[in-house]
Amino acid sequence: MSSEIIKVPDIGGSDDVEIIEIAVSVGDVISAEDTMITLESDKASMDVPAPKGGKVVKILVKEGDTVSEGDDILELEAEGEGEDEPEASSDDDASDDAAPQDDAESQEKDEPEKAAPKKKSSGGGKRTVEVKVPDIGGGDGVEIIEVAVSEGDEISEEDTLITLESDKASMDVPSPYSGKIVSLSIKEGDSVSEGDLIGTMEIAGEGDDTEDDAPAADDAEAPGADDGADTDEDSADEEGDDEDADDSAGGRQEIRVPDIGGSEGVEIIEVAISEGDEIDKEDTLITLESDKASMDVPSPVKGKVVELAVKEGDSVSEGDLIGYVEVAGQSGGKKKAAKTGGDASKSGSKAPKSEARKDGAKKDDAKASADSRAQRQPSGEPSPEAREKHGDDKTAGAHVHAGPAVRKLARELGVDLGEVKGSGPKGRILKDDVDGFVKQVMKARKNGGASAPAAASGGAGIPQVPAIDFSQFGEIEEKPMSRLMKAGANNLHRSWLNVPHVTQFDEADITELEAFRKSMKAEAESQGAKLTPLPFMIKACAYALRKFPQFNSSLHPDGDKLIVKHYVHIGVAVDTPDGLMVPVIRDADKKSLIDLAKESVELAKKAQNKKLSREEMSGASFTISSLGSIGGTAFTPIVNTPEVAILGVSKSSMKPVWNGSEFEPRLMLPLSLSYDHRAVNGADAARFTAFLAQVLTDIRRMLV
Ligand code: CAO
Repeated sequence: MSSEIIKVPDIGGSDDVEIIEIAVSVGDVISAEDTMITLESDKASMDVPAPKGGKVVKILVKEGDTVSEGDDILELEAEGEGEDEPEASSDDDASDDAAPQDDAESQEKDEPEKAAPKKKSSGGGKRTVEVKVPDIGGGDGVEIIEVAVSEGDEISEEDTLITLESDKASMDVPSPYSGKIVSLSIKEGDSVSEGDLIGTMEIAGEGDDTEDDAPAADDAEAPGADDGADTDEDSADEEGDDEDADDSAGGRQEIRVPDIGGSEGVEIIEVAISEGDEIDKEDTLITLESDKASMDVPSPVKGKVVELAVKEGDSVSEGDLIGYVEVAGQSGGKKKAAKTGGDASKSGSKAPKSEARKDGAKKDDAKASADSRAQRQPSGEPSPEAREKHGDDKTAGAHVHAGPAVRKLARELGVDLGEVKGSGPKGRILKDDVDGFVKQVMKARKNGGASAPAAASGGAGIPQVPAIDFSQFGEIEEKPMSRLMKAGANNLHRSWLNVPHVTQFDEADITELEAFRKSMKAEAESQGAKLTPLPFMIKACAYALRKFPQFNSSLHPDGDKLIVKHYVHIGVAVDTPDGLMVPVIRDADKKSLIDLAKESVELAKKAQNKKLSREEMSGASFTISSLGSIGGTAFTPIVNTPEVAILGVSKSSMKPVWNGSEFEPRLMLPLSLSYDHRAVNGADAARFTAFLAQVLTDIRRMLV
């Protein structure tokens, strides 16, 4: 055994790609194809597999580092070189390090369809090279949703040439060269497979190296090419086994989580199948989402789901049982655990990688991991698609078209692409659209702030009220809203949007109350209080709130409990020239009528004179809004969230009321109780309002 430094292989010519995960530790014994590190650029993410097995002696990088082709990754004490991975080592041995791309000969032989060129020694002339579709994870006939270049364009290596999109993922195909686009052989809407000609490029400085260059042009290889090991017998055998599992083995087959790029404990965000479902090969079984990516796990077989071993929210790792599928196979006898990733490669639905792997890896393993990597690739934001596919309301009806770079940006900004309108061809979402969306949300949020609340605009999918130039209809004048009005409008708007409002109407016969009030008016005045109907309302409400504590509560932010307050602090809406204010009468249930009358007048005055302290305006558990002195027969007040109810009081009026034998003139007071229907149901609201009316009809009830 000898130790050697394992280096970053050809990663499609990308430089300074970030290591987002280190999958091995010192002392680990790893096999060829085990993921060592995961890289992520704005175009793709990729696992870098070990070119051979052995023991990790030293790790030479850390998470967050950026690496380029040829950089050291780790020191590996190789186990039995040339025994375990003959196909890998035969080529690799020729070079000192493990970066297999250094072996031009083997590439030429094994990887005729490369998309990412080797680095060439610079020559003086120019040459025209063909650029072909790289390894796209085995996908066939994947649609080109965007052609990002035109003939004559001067582009740099890694610039996006085309963007492909399947039903499971999307990928940008980067240019393997810097140079000029001479011709394009594809157009938007075409379907392409690995090796298809994208076009030709004139590239500089390599014209003197015809022998090497020819393959390099063809070489244009991409990411994740797993073809270097095609000749490996073991691989062929194993792949054969997979085929058996998929196609000819009948009976009950285990379905297990495929290679998911070495990630452990990845959450299942959706189970797309149920027991009894008939599924086709490649149908999505589950959708996984980690903090790095999300992926649909397709079925490797066609058959009937007979047992499910997972549920939404479970965390799974490679090899975990998903369930069992009854497969109507030819042989009926062979039962093999079907690794979902095996077939995924044939689906054409994978997101290809943009890294080049010329490592001559075992085909089956490479394929499996390539598949899973391919699925991981879409920058963690394919879930809108997945969700849309499975009926998520956010994106229902709108297929999301966006490239990986856009998806990555969206993920970083926390943008649900399902909410973004694409301005690109065929509604494709561009970076500018994501930027614009964020700006719009921020603007709406700002407008929703205290500074400009009344802007009845946008955000959260609420259609905007069109801005109209009213001067076209006549003379106008703009009057700035006071800070108070804006703050009040903001609160009302927030409550209106958040609270499912219902208003319960009732009438209280206050004939006796009014007689009593009038009889007490002078006495109250002598004590410095103005006895209007309002203090009676406050007193009666405080009493009713003690009887119905549900109305003296707030909904817990988690939405699954009520916070019931053991204090009764009643807010009173006061109309002021600057806007609405709601001073709070604390412990209203413990105060006399006269005290309530005094305090409400005092607070109303303070409100009008802008003298209310913050404390005097906070802590209400219920609010009364009285328009009784103005008029109206009823109204629908807006709940002063986070309270759950508000009582609106309108103007009392004499009405003929049937007493059982005749109509009697009675003074009736209209009550309008608006409530948060999440916290209060209709029957309780009716009981509360009826009780309140009873108490106001006969205030002696409060003594009982
Ligand atoms: N029916 C008939 N008359 C009524 C009445 C009612 N429901 N409520 C009050 N009145 C009478 C009073 O008795 C008083 O008459 P008298 O002087 O003859 O006794 C007169 O109307 C004026 O009352 P008031 O306005 O001085 O006192 P109040 O206690 O009724 O109200 C206050 C105080 C601060 C609530 C009130 O001034 C106010 O600002 N109301 C507006 C609240 C508001 O804007 N709500 C809407 C918010 S949005 O939901």
